[in-house]
Parts: sequence; structure tokens; C-alpha cells
Amino acid sequence: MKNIYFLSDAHLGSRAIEHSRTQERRLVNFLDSIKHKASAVYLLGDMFDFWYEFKFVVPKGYTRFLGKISELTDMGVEVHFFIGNHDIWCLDYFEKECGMIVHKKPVTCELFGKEFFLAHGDGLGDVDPKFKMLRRMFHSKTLRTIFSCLHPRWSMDLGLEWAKHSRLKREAGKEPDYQGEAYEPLVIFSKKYLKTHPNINYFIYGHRHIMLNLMLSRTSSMLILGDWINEFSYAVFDGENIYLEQFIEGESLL
Ligand SMILES: [Mn+2]
Repeated sequence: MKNIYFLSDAHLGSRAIEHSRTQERRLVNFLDSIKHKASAVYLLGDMFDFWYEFKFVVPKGYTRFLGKISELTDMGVEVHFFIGNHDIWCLDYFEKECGMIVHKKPVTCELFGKEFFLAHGDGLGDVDPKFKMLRRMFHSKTLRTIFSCLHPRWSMDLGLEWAKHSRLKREAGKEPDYQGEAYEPLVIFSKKYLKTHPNINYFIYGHRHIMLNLMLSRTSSMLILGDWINEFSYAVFDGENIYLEQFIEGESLL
């Protein structure tokens, strides 16, 4: 039996990350190292810091990453791409060119006999009205149509600057530490969701850039995947157990 891998939040192309080439290379090496062991790879959002696709044009860069993804899908590895809150604006390029399966909403699915709830995690349990408003704007079709009419010289620059700014306004350019069970929106959301969906065995999220593996009940746990900026972390499910790991080149075994 092969493994299923989960990772998120590489924020490729970020103007706020100095080691972006190293970061992409490490991600590509990771994907290469698992390609024969993987039956599926789930990218749970924010793989790009700002992805905006036009009808005939895609953003510059990311060729190593997209090339490696295409190699995996050509081999028959299923690659699932969840939009995050930084790469909402994809059309059909990832599906048609790279063979990925794109998800724009949380997914509940059965993998090797276990029930999974998969989502990037933005907008779940979060009550911050500012973020909610921004999220609604970013998902608006009308605003998207207007934005697409701008010349990419301006719109891409605007997008990349916005993403950079949203990272740098945080202390040390990092997301806050784990807030504890009572305050972490994704924990609150999962506990509530589990009450009406007690069959879920694993909740898996990105978005928060923290590594968390928390048991919710005898049969259910939730994971937050960390990131591919500082943690280089991923979850791997072997059909029996799920592990939260960090990729260290030349050392990672699972
Ligand atoms: Mn996010």
C-alpha cells in the first residue's frame, strides 16, 4: 500500500521570503523523494503567495514546482490542489497543464477506509470581521472581473505587494504561536463540526503555519500542517496511522 501526503503554505514567490529559491528547491526535492511511495498528494492551500490567472496568461516563475507536479501526475500520482486565501484566482491551468484536481471548498472523503475532512482552513471558526470582509471581496466575481481588466504590470505587482505586506505586518513575519484549544479557531470549528459529523477520523488544515496534532476524541484527531517556509512539514498517512513530519534532505524516511 502506498502513502498519502498532505502539505500546505509554501507561499512560493513571496517577496517577504528571502530564501524563496531554496524553498522551492526543497519542495521539489521532497516531491521527488516521495513520488514512488505516494498514491496521492494533497496540497492544502497557499502554495503560492499570489497566484492570479488570466484567460491566456499565467504568472511568471514556479517552473520547477509545476514541472515536478506534472511529473507526478504523469506517473499516475493523484495531486489535489486546494485554493487557499492567497491563490484563490486559478482557472483551468492547474488541471489542464499540470493534471491536478482543484478544490475550491473543503472536502470530506474516505481514504484507505478512514474519513477525512480537508480544508485550507481560512474562514472556518474565524470570527475576525475584517478578515471575513476581505475574504468575501477576494471571492467576489465582480471584483475579479474588474481586476482582470487591469494590465498585469499593475495587477500582479499589486497582488504580490499585498501578499508581502500581509506577511510583514505580523511580528517577525511569522504567524502567531498556537493559541490553545479554547482560542484556536480551527480547533473550535473542528470540535463543533465533529458533534454533527462524528464519523470524521481526521481533520487536516493548513493556513495557520503551526504544526499541531491534536486528539479530539477516541476516533478523531485534527492536524495543522505547519508550512514550507520555516517548518518544511507534512503529514503522511500510511493507511493505519498519520504522522506529522518535517522534511530534512537526506534524512526523512516516511
Ligand atoms: Mn492561508
